[in-house]
Amino acid sequence: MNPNFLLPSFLHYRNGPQTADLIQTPSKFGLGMMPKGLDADSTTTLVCGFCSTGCGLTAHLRDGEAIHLSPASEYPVNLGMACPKGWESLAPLAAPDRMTTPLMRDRYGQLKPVSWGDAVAQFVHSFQGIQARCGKDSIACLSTGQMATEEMALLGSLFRFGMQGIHYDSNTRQCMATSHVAYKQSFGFDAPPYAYSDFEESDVLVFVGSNLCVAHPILWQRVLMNERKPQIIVVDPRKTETAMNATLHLPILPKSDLVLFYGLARALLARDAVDKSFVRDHTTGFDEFSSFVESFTEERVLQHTGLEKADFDRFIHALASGKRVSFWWTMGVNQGHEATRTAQAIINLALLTGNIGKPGTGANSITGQCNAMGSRLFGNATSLLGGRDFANPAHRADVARILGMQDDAIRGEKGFAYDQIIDGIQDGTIKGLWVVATNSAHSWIQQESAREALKKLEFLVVQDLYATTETAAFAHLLLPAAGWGEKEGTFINSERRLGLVKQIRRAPGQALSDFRIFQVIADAWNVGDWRHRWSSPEAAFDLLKELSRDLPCDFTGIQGYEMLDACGGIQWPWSDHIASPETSSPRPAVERRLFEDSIFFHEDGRARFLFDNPTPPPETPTSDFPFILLTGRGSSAQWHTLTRTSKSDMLRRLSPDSIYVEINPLDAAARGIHSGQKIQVASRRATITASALVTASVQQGQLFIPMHFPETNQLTLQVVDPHSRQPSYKYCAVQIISGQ
Ligand SMILES: Nc1nc2c(c(=O)[nH]1)N[C@H]1C(S)=C(S)[C@@H](COP(=O)(O)OP(=O)(O)OC[C@H]3O[C@@H](n4cnc5c(=O)[nH]c(N)nc54)[C@H](O)[C@@H]3O)O[C@H]1N2
Ligand SMILES: Nc1nc2c(c(=O)[nH]1)N[C@H]1C(S)=C(S)[C@@H](COP(=O)(O)OP(=O)(O)OC[C@H]3O[C@@H](n4cnc5c(=O)[nH]c(N)nc54)[C@H](O)[C@@H]3O)O[C@H]1N2
Ligand code: SF4
Ligand SMILES: [Mo]
Repeated sequence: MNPNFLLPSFLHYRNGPQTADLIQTPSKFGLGMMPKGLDADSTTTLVCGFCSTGCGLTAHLRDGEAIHLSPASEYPVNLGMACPKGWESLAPLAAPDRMTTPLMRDRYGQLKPVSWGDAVAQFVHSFQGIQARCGKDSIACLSTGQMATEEMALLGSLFRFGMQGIHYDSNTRQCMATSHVAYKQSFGFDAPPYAYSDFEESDVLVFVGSNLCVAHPILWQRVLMNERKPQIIVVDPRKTETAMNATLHLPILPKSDLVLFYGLARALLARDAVDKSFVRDHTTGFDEFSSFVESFTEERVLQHTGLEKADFDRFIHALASGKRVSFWWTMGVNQGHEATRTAQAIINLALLTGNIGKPGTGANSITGQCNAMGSRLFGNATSLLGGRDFANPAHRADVARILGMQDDAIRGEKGFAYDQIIDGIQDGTIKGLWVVATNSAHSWIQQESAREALKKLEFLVVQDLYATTETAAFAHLLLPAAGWGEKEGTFINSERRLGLVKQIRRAPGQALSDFRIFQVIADAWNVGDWRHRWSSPEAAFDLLKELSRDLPCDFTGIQGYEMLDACGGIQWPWSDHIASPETSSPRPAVERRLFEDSIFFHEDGRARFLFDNPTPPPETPTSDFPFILLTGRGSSAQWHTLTRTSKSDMLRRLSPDSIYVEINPLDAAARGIHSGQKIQVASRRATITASALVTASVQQGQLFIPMHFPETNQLTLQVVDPHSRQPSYKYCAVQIISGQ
């Protein structure tokens, strides 16, 4: 650790509110207030803060604070249902290890409480010092898909326009970058086209690399509400809970999806199962695509994917004969070395068969975190606010005008993606890092190099609810954040629905909402007058509306938070043209899908067929490392790095106690391994110990370890998709060293 970061105690920042203001009159800063317009003993509805399903939860208040949650029966997403995480959302807020003051590491490596004034002064002093010595681009920021959109947009604006950094990425890189790029290239905008009602209105549902039963249980409930007796086809190397409930499970070899989908396209062409007029009128690249897929013969598909011919035939038949076919994908697609083209291979199938823009159809990416969709649109990381391009001077001018900044405040260069930030720290280009609402020292791929990088930093700031996360252990400065339910703002769910999050609890101690922390830092940094337009989350929402104007995501018709509350959330687009009182529908229909007019967002209005030759993963099994390691979600009660879900007794009881590795019975028998036995699993990076779970849900030659334990990413290898730079978490070569 660099002792120079310690702040001379006389240094205080100039323009921000003084510490005393922040602490003694907390209501001025958004804390300690009663939820707006609510009685002390009443109920109110807000959107859940875990997954992207975006369920409505009813908070039951006593003396102005929530004491209990239940699923909101009127909310159009979940219709009165919630998974265990939703029910238990208050527990993480009440955890004993909540951070209640800023903490600074002293010269002996101990974290010591400091005032907000000192913390913010330290923040400014250290980052500005690094920039003065090493250049503007020697600092970086990693953020999240788990804050309100208003907060993300303010952070992105503060870091990129105020602090003048360009190396800013969000943890949606780990999760949704592939879908973002795939849609942008194929449709002209990052536009998941569906509404959840499509689960209910489909005849054939195809799930690719998605374990909906575990990761999105309430969406699975929506599938169960389908009364059309649908075929449910699951493409997943594992026989997951979702695959067990499917009418057809295709246990493909990991990362053979691209060959499978090109082979399917070829087979559909051969059967003339193509929607010719749709393809002719609304797409480009079809002829090239048709010739490209010629070489993906049935023989090649079966050999490459390991599928049975009968299963492949059933799949072809289902797609060729299905009237309403919908395709759904999640991390089994997004996290791969050729992920973007795989997502686009799915999109191509929907285009080819005309399964888009109609009930029960679509090429549909299911999102992960509660506000990954907000981050994709307004994170200001890869895309400029609203899904614009940083490189486009007209786009920059637009944003500068709306935000009241000088044109040149927005730099056009592309910054580093997450993996490049880690590499940049390793090679000394980046010396200061601000981590907001993500736990890099656990969730980032190939942990050893991520942790080495964190250790090398001159100055690491971590802004979180807890000082006990794996990443906090490396921090020089920790900023205590209010969590979901302790602040207000909006999230955007998987079906593009903006939903409201409300303050139903007081944050503990001196914890401040992320929005407030960014405001205070913006003042201390002296970013300029534009900051005053971000005076509250609702004022920020008005800016977001303006930023969305005339874009595909236009939601200028949403008057404000009250309207969102009254409507049970509103999907974008909802522009003030459609919503004007003169039209017959001033309030939006509850569920809407995109592309009903078959017009896409490219300038020519057409969707693109995009494709590439498949390539092998960089690290394939060898005789030394004969197994493929798959990773992913383990149970509905566990959330990511467990910082939140491990705080609930109930969720802990529903979760496995410690790390386990799923192994096929034949592989286990060959090594004399039985369930419960501790075994060592090694990759070329590390060796870990886990309990064996012998189960036929994994194929021979494959192992599965859930992502929720810090050991898992010690094994993985940092490989990224070239288009999206999303890491390939679900493939590396490992061996079993010994049974104990
Ligand atoms: N309980 C719970 N729910 C969650 C989360 C959580 O942590 N806990 N996280 C949320 C987030 S952020 C996300 S992104 C989503 C993730 O939701 P999902 O993507 O559904 O979950 P995963 O388990 O990561 O991966 C899905 C499946 O991909 C399969 N897979 C692996 N490799 C391949 C392959 O090469 N091809 C194919 N076709 N499939 C493959 C895996 O076997 C796995 O079953 O879940 C969200 N919901
Ligand atoms: N091996 C493997 N690794 C994976 C994956 C996988 O499938 N396999 N999946 C990847 C995916 S899809 C994802 S999304 C990532 C998730 O990775 P992370 O984002 O690192 O996981 P979380 O545990 O959700 O971390 C969020 C952190 O933010 C804090 N936090 C929560 N709410 C707030 C808030 O309002 N404000 C602030 N300031 N802090 C807050 C939490 O306490 C927690 O420390 O993991 C990725 N890693
Ligand atoms: S399904 Fe997702 S949004 Fe719904 S209650 Fe569970 S975690 Fe919350
Ligand atoms: Mo995710």
